[in-house]
Amino acid sequence: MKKIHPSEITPEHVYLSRRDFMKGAGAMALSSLVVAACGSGETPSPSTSPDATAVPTIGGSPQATPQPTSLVDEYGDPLNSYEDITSFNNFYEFTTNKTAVAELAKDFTTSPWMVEVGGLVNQPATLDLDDIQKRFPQEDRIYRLRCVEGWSMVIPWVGFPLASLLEEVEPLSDAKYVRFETLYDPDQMAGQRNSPYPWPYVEGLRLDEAMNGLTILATGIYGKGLPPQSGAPVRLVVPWKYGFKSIKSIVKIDLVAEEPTSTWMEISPNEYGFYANVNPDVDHPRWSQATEQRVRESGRRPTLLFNGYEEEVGNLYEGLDLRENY
Ligand SMILES: Nc1nc2c(c(=O)[nH]1)N[C@H]1C(S)=C(S)[C@@H](COP(=O)(O)O)O[C@H]1N2
Ligand SMILES: [Mo]
Repeated sequence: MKKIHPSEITPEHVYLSRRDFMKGAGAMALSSLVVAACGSGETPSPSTSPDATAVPTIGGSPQATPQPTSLVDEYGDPLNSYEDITSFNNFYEFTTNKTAVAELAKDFTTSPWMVEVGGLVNQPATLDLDDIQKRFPQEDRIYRLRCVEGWSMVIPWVGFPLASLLEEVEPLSDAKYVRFETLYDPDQMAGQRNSPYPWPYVEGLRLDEAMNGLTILATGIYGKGLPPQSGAPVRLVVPWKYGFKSIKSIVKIDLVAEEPTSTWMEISPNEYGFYANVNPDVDHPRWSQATEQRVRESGRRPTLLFNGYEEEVGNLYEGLDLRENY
């Protein structure tokens, strides 16, 4: 199939009117079942856990004929339903059980919400969600999300380029990386009380990765605000990297000089590196990354270099050994 450039995937081409869009979403919720493959092992992976591996299918909806839909990504693959996207989640602050996140997170307070943007910048800013939505025009972006664990979805995000926000705070010349932090609130997030992981969740990008046009801060899915389990009210989405880079419920964004240590680097540095670029040729120490299970699809499909975004981001890594810099 001929690949259409992502820039050609505009709301005009792809989106029905918002009303029809949501009807389409409902129809797709009845599409065929998928089995989510999960590895298991000593060290937990960002999306794998013993209880999650015990859940082979998502939801319990009856198998029905998939509805024909014009909602596809640039490879022609259908979007996952709103139901799937919001009922099969990784958000370890609540639980490591993917199908239990939505229920455990349902009362998570996401308003008011402040995001502090600072570090090596000329114009530090503290923004609430209203500021963010008013100052940065919200766009629709259909992206693949590929979890390091071997499953993937196609998700229609609402959001805006992270670059627009970074330009406003004016990074200083010694700012080389961006560091992100999730809310720390063990009263609200049981996983922060009960689990051994180092909290708060931290992620990072090189500044040029952060400025790339594909990198967005997402505020919604399917034209609606993010529900808590999806990382409300604002989360990062970096579609060419494994899903764990796309940090949820962000409260802090800092421009820094040194490569930040992410939560998963801290937990298991040999398995989770700073770059975490999707790459079928670089296996996880405990499983192959050559193929993936698209949620609601039977069988596995080949994993694409940079998750199919090589044209847009390949130049960022010229001269970098992708095997060493995993
Ligand atoms: N704060 C935080 N962000 C997180 C995670 C997490 O546990 N906590 N999980 C990551 C992982 S492993 C994946 S695959 C994606 C999943 O996003 P989704 O649940 O919206 O599909 O979120 C990422 N962001
Ligand atoms: Mo993940």
